[in-house]
Amino acid sequence: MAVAKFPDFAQPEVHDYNVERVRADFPILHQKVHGHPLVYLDNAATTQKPRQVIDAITHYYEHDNANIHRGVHTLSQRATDEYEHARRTAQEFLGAEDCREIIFVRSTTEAINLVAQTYGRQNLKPGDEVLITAMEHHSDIVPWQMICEEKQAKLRVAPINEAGELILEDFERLLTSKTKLVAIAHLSNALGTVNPVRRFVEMAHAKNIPVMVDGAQAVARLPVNVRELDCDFYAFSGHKIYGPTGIGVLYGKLALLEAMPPYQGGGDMISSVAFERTVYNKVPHKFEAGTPDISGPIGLKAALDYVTRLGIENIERHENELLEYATKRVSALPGIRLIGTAKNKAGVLSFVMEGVHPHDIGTILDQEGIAIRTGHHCAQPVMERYGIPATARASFGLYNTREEIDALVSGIKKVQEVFG
Ligand code: C6P
Repeated sequence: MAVAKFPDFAQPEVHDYNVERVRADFPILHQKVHGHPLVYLDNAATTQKPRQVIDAITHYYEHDNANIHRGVHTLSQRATDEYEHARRTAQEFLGAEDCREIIFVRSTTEAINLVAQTYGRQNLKPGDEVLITAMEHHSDIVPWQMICEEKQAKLRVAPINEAGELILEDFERLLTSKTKLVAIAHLSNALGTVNPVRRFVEMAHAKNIPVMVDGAQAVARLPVNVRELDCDFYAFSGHKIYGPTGIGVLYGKLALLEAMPPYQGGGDMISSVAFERTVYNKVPHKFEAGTPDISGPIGLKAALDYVTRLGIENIERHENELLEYATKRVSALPGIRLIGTAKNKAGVLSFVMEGVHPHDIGTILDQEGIAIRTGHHCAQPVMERYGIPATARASFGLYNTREEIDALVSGIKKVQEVFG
């Protein structure tokens, strides 16, 4: 059998964090929008892709494309090897003990739905409770609402304070003998709050309650080690960590995954099928029915390698400096109110401006070449908590610069001029 070669797409060698060198890896950044250099500050929605990721996907389609786990021919072997290699990369990236604990899914959203529809359906009974928090994204609310409704269980919500931090005493009080699962965001997309997940896990585990962590915003910004966190499930999306859309990862502790029923039925998730009885495949294949996204994990692997080479601690430091600088400059402007002022924040600066709808801020900034997100950020309960319909949100990535924050501040001043 031919041994697959995994080409090294010239991953950056990083000693000092050099943002200009990093930016050179991202072709999309080098363009003008409405006559201005693009300032991309919408990284919480999705990140841009480095050349290394684009090349890995192109290489796969130009050389190795075939279906996986099915063929004896060379291309199928190569594609299978690359797909499974990506699983090991994701395992190492998350610090998981076993690569069978890594399930490839479409996204964070699909990972949460998978757990709700398998673990949730298997374990929830009428009167049981699922505990989430008031800062969750809709993806970490609606799947739990759906399964709670089906199983006549109750969704409980741990409140947050004015700064956007969870109130520990309330969280602990809501952990009862009825609670069957806790689901919390590691990093809030609307507020930027970083939750002390390890502490929440300890509190929940003291009552034998498993914890699912929504890591959509955290993986690209903070070092994550699922064994240190001791969480039971962890979910993230490739597109938020400089990888492709359409691919995500669900981490689950092996014993839990093995005890859970499959999510979807189809090819590859079985070991034998007869009309009388089907025997399911082992974990992780039990949860990967049908032909999966193959180029997705390959692109994701390149992205995780990229982030690892740069060093997640370096990225964290770089983004924290940007957030600190942006917070200082934006909050000094008149008529601005920051939404989310937690002590421990990362990556996200949400704000409102007196008398101006966030959509108008976003539209005027776009005319200056600056991309931010405006709206409820799929976190309507957060908006309700603060009594606002929407915010303007700048979110940072590993390629952003202080000069881009200066451009944002000039743009906001322009908005204020337009609205008098
Ligand atoms: N937040 C944002 O602009 P998907 O769409 O499945 O890749 O990720 C869903 C999701 C789940 N949890 C959190 C904390 C998130 O931030 C997101 C995605 C984007 O904030 C798009 S709404």
